[in-house]
Amino acid sequence: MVTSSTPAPSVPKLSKLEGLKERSQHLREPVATEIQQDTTHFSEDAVQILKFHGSYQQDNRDNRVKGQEKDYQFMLRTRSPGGLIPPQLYLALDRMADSYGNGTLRATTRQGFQIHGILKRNLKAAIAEIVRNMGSTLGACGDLNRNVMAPPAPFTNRPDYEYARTYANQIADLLTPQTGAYYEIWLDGEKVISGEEAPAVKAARQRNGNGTLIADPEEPIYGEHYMPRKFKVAVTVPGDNSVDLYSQDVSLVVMTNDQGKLEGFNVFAGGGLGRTHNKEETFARAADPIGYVDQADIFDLIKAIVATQRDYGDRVSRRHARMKYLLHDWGVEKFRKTVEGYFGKPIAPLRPLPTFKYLDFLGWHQQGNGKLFLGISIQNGRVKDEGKLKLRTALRKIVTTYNLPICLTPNQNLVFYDISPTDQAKIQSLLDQHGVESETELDPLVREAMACPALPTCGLAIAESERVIPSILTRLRKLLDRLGLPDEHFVVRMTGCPNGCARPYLAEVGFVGITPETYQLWLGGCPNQTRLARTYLEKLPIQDLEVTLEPLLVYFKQDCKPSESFGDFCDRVGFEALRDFAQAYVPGKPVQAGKNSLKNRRRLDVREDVYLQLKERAKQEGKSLTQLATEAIAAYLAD
Ligand code: SRM
Ligand code: SF4
Repeated sequence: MVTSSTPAPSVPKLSKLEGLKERSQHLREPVATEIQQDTTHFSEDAVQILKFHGSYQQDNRDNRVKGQEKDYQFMLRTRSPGGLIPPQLYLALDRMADSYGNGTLRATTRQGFQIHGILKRNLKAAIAEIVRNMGSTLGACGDLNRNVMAPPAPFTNRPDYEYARTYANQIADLLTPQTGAYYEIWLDGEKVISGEEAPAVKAARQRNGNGTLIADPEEPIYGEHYMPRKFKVAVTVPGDNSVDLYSQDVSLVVMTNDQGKLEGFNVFAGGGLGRTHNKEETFARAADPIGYVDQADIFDLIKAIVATQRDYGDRVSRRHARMKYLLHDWGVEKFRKTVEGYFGKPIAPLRPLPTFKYLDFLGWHQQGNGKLFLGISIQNGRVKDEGKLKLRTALRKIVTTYNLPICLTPNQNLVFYDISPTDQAKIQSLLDQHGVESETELDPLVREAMACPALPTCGLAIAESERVIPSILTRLRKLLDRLGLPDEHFVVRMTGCPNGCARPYLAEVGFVGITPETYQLWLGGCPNQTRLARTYLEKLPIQDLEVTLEPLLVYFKQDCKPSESFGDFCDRVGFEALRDFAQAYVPGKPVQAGKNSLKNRRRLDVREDVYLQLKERAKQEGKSLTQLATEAIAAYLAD
């Protein structure tokens, strides 16, 4: 019985952003008002809404001076489903990099382009120019469906690849915000249509089955609160993991019959990588298989998943708001049942799939219709001219001369397609003249690596990433050469903070910034990114790179199985064995791994409470028990 003295049950307070979204009049305010003001930057509230329009307020952190206003600038990100960039848009972006930006373009890990360094007074003109050149930035950031990914291979003789591209595009359309805010603010109300929406998408958006729509005429799928957090979708084909399918909120795998006709999709859900250091309740998570749905039902299934996350996702704590936490908290069964409630029918079991491979599509390939496509590596996605490498000039000349469309890859590279074979030699010679290395000239370590932008533009960066990874890869190559492993390579990914933008938690060797010049070391991912890595070391001061990795690579050289990769090796032998080996390792002296290495060790009994303390501390410091105990005893004896 509730009496007057019973305290009212406390209703959790929604996060501040939920209120901002609600008051924004479908993403209009305070951006619409503040863009008119002659200021260098937006208010904190406007900054949050601006993200939905595809822009982040940043400052050049290299230029921070105590007591002075920040060097405010804006980053713009394109919405480019499947990474498609028409030639006209590329040339516009390239021009804008000079007229408004910092002279570079950046290909992202989700197949978009970013321009950094735009001043507030140029933001409106910059967005309008993108839209007038067949692009968009709407929904590239913010709490809604982000850029939809698809394999960047423009095959015309592989129906599965064509379906993946088509559905990536259509799902992007289905989940595009419907608010008029974007065109009102940036184009003074002029609605520029860059492509016709498929009738099936329009119909699916209007179909209100089982509560998938909200009573909101302006945003029937999202409502005025949009999603609790960002939402990421990829579409791929069996065997092709170029999209990192385990890192997505939703991944679809196109399933065709023997004649290549689309039958339906295998569905995975609940992946996501962002975490926060020292907050164990946040973690990277690999997507789970959910089941199979027929082609005719795919838009309804997507709407059902969106509705599940929209209605049940955490709107109180943004740290716990990604859909991966629903899957973690509920388990797959409850998640599937809830989705089926909105979907209106059961989801069938997953269909068998072949093993996934990581494919980067670099180099020259037959497209399938007599034309060619060419994948070009862009180190860390930064398109610029520097030293002998004139990548930006080369790309501009190719697009200007041959009018080629581009497909950005999920690995910060690009693919030119629809190339006439008669132009192949001329294009190759142009690239050679501008110092652009072909995929066979590239060190595979460089070819497979990714790093996020981090400093100086990213406001969340704790450590360097893009600016230091070239030196890290050079050091790793030297180390491998010195250890007699000149042909060895593995997937290295680096980020300046734990948010995971370059997907380091799926790499074989992941560096995650924890303090300036210090990184968590993640090991044990695999070359095809189908398994999460784990933290091997909490803090690796980057000057200790060689001393830390040398023993592990020596162990690998000594005990790996034929054609086993370094990541698979680390996962197979386990971290305890890696740590034991590293501890016993003396450069130049052979170490016997496994049982033998314990021969020279002595047993020691400790009290239970001391043991538990040791265990806890070893976990915190990412060390083995033996290593920590040895260090502690040695320190005591040295005293
Ligand atoms: Fe990211 C935030 C850059 C892909 C997880 N990300 C940011 C911001 C906007 C920093 C901020 O919030 O102020 C970064 C801007 C840096 C700059 O100066 O440009 C940023 N993220 C990037 C890009 C450019 C990295 C890159 O090397 O290409 C990628 C843009 C992709 C795009 O075109 O849309 C990028 N971000 C990712 C990915 C990978 C992916 O999507 O495949 C992830 C991990 C996957 C995931 O979402 O789980 C990722 N970014 C985050 C997070 C953590 C999200 C979370 O669930 O905790 C943040 C921070 C946040 O959202 O609070 C973040
Ligand atoms: Fe910034 Fe962190 Fe993303 Fe790197 S991983 S771009 S440092 S948010």
